[in-house]
Amino acid sequence: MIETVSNSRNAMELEDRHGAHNYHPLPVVLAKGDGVFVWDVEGKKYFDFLSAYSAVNQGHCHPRIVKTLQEQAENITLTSRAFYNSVLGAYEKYITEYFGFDKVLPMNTGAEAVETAIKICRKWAYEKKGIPEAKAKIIVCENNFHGRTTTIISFSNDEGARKNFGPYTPGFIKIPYDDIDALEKAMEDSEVAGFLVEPIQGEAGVYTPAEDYLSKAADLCRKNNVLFLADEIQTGIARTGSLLAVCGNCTCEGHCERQSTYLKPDILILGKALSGGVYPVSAALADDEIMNVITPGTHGSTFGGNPLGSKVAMTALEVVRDEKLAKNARKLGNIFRDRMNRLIEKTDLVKLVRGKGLLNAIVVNDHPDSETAWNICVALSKNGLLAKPTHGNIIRFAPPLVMTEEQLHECCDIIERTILNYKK
Ligand code: IF1
Repeated sequence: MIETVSNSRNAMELEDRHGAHNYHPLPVVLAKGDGVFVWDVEGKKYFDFLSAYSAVNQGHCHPRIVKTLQEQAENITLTSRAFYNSVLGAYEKYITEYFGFDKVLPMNTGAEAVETAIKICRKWAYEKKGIPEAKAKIIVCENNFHGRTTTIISFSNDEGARKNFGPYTPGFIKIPYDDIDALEKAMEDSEVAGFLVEPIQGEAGVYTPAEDYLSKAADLCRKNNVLFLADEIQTGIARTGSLLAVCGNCTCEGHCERQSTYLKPDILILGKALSGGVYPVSAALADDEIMNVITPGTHGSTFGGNPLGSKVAMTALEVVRDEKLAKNARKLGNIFRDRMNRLIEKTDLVKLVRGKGLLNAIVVNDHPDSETAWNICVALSKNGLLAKPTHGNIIRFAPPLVMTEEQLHECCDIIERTILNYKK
């Protein structure tokens, strides 16, 4: 029997009783989304300041993306790759020109795209770089977050994400984030095939590295014939104020190499807002000399490259460009951090704000094991704004990129009022 949820409590009880307990959500049950707003079952309206972890950069239920979904869904949704389909080739042309690569390998979730990039990197290492079979190593950073598959958590240092999921996949070297000397030292190992990195560490607490970290890392990769794998699943698609975080300070709305600051990765990994949060779509992009190690039967996925997700992704990317979301994220991000820095001067509850574009976080002045950040988020929800702590005492703030300046100030007013009135 299909249950209809009558109220929030009912919905939470159903999830608690029938669903695995792999999350600890805030006590809010969302039933509707439109742009920067979401509504709970009782009809309470909130500003969404998490954007489904940066998957709805284009705003909830963007009309153009939903229209594409509806139209394609009435034609054909899935063919498998046993056959060609009438959308995939056009999507592959579109996305490779949009980001400036020869080829794309279409997948569904972010973790799948990361796993795909790892497989491509390893295969390239054996067949092109000449590393002995099964000896390839990939350098990763401490406090990384790249997904939750067994291989990916094998190189995580988040005990909660990896404990009791062994045995772990070998072949990864962990170094401190934002430490060029450590990267240079790790690359002395001739069996290193790749460097997998988030341009900004999201889950770790929105850690933005030194201005020249990524460019120096890319130089080291080139010098040592090591592939630069950029995980832009959370930082990409205009979130940090440029199309990709590796675009540096470019505010173009699409791919360009005009900017000297553009660091072209060897493998670009995308997900989340690639579909505007309407359908799972992810991708690994690379040029031919790397991607052509993939031959029929060496990789695949039932839903990867399906016509529905492919059509949705093209519209989602059109929206990013047409609505100049990178420029808006850059502008509003500067206003947000300025407002938060002015708030910090009025309270000792918040230590600092950091981020880029509209991927930001505040650090709460309490122990990471304290409930303070969580309780502040509960108070924010009561005041009509949704956000959630990442680790311990850090609250991530990431609204949809379609927000207006006026709405942003309204949200900053809510955050300020909540923080200044917060009683531990
Ligand atoms: C959860 C975090 C964010 C990602 C990066 C790959 C993936 C993610 C940089 C995997 C996914 C999501 C996963 C979700 C919460 C959220 C998250 F808190 F887990 F770390 F955003 F910061 N690379 N991040 O951020 O993509 O397979 O999920 O599509 O697992 O709790 P996915």
